[in-house]
Amino acid sequence: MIIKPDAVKARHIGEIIARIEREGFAIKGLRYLNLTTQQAESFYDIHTEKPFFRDLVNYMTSGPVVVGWLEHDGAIDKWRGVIGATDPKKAADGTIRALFGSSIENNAVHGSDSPENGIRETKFFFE
Ligand code: 3AN
Repeated sequence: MIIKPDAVKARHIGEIIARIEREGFAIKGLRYLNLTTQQAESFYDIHTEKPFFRDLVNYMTSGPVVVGWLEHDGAIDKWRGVIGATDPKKAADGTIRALFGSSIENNAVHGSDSPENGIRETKFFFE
């Protein structure tokens, strides 16, 4: 998972980490860092051709983020349920994006979308 720059700026790190623990995830790794342009481009390389790619990279490098390696049975589906839909306006009540996201781009948190991507993204940030 990633706590994105908008949520870090709005001082929601603590609330999001508390939610992660309340939901029963084990935190296997946690880092506070600034993504470089190259890291953001590589992390989101599946979106290279999308019209929003450049804005996404600019946004993800606009301030510090918190990246976390989370463990749970069925972690991908569990986390996607906790964060809600990509667009905070469509995210279910009580989900992290509904609570803390302000737009489809500034949507507070990231979640891996498959076990394969979960492994790839975890290796991206953790040894
Ligand atoms: P998710 O993060 O829910 O898996 P993806 O992987 O489809 O969503 O999109 C990655 C990120 O790209 C989103 N978290 C969001 O910040 C941004 N994004 C997705 N769709 C759009 C869009 N139509 N316009 C602007 N940004 C978008």
